[in-house]
Amino acid sequence: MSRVSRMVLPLAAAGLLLAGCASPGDPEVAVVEITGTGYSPVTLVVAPGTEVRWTNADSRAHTVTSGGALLPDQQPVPDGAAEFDSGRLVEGETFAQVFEVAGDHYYWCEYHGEREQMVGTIRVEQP
Ligand SMILES: [Cu+2]
Repeated sequence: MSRVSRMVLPLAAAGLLLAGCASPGDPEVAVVEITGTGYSPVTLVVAPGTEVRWTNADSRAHTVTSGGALLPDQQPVPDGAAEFDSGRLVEGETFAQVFEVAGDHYYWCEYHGEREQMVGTIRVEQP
């Protein structure tokens, strides 16, 4: 083993350890609460790369589902962005999604979207 590689390997190992810990490189986290009257806030504005976490604080089950028939004239997510679906979230459960693509990401609750207008928007834009 050469003198150079002996120096580089410990540095690489240290880098791997740091990657597993909290650091300034970790994504920003923003929170949406799911309540009995809908998503709070209804529209959340975040920077690209932000992780959004929805938590169901209601006794009823809900979903966080992009697109949907409530928005026939709107593009559910911007070009190049992934659609998302939490599935059934019971009280206390959390769903997380990282948003990278700028634009409006519309979503709704599959159980209460149509009847109760339970809809929300994640707006991704540069700060
Ligand atoms: Cu719901």
